[in-house]
Amino acid sequence: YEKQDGRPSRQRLLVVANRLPVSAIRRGEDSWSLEMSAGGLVSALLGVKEFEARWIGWAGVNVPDEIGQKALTRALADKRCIPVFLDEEIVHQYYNGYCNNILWPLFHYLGLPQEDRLATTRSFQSQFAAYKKANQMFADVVNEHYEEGDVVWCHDYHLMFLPKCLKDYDSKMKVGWFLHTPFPSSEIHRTLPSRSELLRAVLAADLVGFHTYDYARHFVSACTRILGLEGTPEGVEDQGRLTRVAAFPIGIDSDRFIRGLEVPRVQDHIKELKERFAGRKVMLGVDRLDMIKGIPQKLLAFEKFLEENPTWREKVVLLQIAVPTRTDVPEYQKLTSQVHEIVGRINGRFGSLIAVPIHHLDRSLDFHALCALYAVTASDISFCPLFFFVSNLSRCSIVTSLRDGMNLVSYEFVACQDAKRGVLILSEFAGAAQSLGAGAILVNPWNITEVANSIAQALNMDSEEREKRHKHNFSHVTAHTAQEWAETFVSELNDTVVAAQLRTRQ
Ligand code: ADQ
Repeated sequence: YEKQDGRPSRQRLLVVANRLPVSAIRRGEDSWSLEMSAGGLVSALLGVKEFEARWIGWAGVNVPDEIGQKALTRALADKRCIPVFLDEEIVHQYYNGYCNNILWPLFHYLGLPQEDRLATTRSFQSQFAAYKKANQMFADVVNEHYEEGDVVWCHDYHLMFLPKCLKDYDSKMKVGWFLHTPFPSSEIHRTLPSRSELLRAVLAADLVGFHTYDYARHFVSACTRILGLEGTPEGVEDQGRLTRVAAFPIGIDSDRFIRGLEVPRVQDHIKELKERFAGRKVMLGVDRLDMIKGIPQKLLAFEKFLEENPTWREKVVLLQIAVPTRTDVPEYQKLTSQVHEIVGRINGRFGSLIAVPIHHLDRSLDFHALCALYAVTASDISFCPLFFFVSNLSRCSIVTSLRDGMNLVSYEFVACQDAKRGVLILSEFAGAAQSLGAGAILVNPWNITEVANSIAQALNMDSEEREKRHKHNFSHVTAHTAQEWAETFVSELNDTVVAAQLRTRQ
C-alpha cells in the first residue's frame, strides 16, 4: 500500500455484513435516495482511524433490473458501500428461512422450529442450500473488490459460510468473523442438521470472535465434540492449522450519547417528559419486539410488583418502547398480541382515571427521542418552571432478555445517566451481564418473583448505592467503546495472520 508520493496509505478494511448501513429508496428508474443508518457498527468502524473501511452487503431492497442495479451501485459508491443483489426467492429462503427461522432461535436457545423438526428435511435442506448460495454471492462480490493486503471482516450468523468461500478464492486473504448473537452450548448446536459443515466453514477464518468468553468456550467445545478437533488456549487446531478464537465484547459510541444530551431538542423533550410524569418514578424498557427480549416476562414481573406493593401503584410508571420486527411472521404477531393483552390487563387492574401503570409504544424512536427517554432522570429534587417537585427519576431501566448476545440498550442507558444514577436491572442471560456485573442488579428473567423483588430494590435504593453502581457501569461503558472493540479485533486479526505466517516459515 503505497501512494504515488511514496507514503504508505491506510490499509483497507472490507466489512461484510448481511445489511449495508444504509436505507435505499428508489426514486426513479435510475435514481435512488440513500440514508445512512447510525448503528453501533457504523460508528465503531468510523472510529477505526488506521483503516479505510468499505462495506459490502445487501441493501435490503429487491432490484431485479440492470439499470436500477447500476444506479444503486453508483449511488452507494459515494458512501463507500458495495451492494450484493439478492433476489426475492433467495431472501425468502436464506434470510427469512435459514437465518431467522433456524439459526436465530437456535442460537438463543429456543430450539429448531417445530415444522422443520417434524417433517420436511426438504424445506430445511433447501433453506440451507439457499444460505450457502447467498454466502457464495457475498464472497463473489468481496473477491471482485479485494486487493492484496486488505483485511476482510465478516459479521454475524448470516455469513457463517463466508470465511470458507473466501479462503477457497484465496487462502492468503486475511479473514475474520464475528458473531453478534450468543453461541449456544455445544449440546444445542449439535441438534442442527448442518452443524459440522457450518463449524468447518467458520473455522476457515483466521480469527473468530464472540462477545463473551462463554460463547467462545461453547464454540470451541462444539468443534472438539462435534468435529473431534483439538481445542487449545488459543483456539481450535486442525491438522496443524490454528483458528484463533477469542472474546471481543462490543461497546457503544458513548460520546455520541453524552453529546446527544446537550442538544436543545433533547433537553426540551426531557422537560416535556418530566412534566408529563411529574411525581412518578419512571422505569424504562427499550427493546426490539422479539421473542428473545423477554418482554412478556418483564410485564408479568411488573404486574407482580404492583400486586405486592399497592403503595407504589400510582407512583411508578413503566415506559416500554418495543420496535416491531418481522411483522409478517405469525409467531411474532402472536407475541405482539400477547404483549398487548398483558399490558391491557395490568392497566385495567392497576390504572386509575388519572394514571396508568404502563405506557407501551410499538414503534421505533429517533436518536434524540431515545436519548431523552434514557435520560428522564434527575437529582432527587428537580426544578421545573412552575414548581419544585420530587423528581420523576427514570429510576431504572429493565432488560429481561431470555438470551442476548450483548444488549446495547443497557449500555446506552448507562451512558445517558452521567449525573443521575439510574439503576439497571439486567438479565443474567445478556452478554452485558458479564461485563457490567455487580454494577447492575442481575436477574433470572424466568423467575418472575425475583424480578419483581429487584424492581422494589431498584426503586428503593439509596443514593449512595446507586452512585456506587452507576460509577462502576459508567466507567466501563465509557472505557470500552465500539471504536476500541473494532480496533482490537482488526489489529488482532492482522497479528494472527502474521503469527501464522511466521509459524509456517519455521
Ligand atoms: P439487537 O438484538 O438489535 O442487536 P441491542 O444490542 O440491544 O439488540 O441493540 C438494539 C439497538 O436498537 C440499540 O442501539 C437501540 O438503541 C436500538 N433500539 C432498540 N429499540 C429501539 C426503539 N424503540 N427505537 C429506536 N431504537 C431502538 C444484536 C444482538 C445484541 C448485540 C448487538 C450488537 O442481538 O445482543 O448486542 O447485535 O452486537
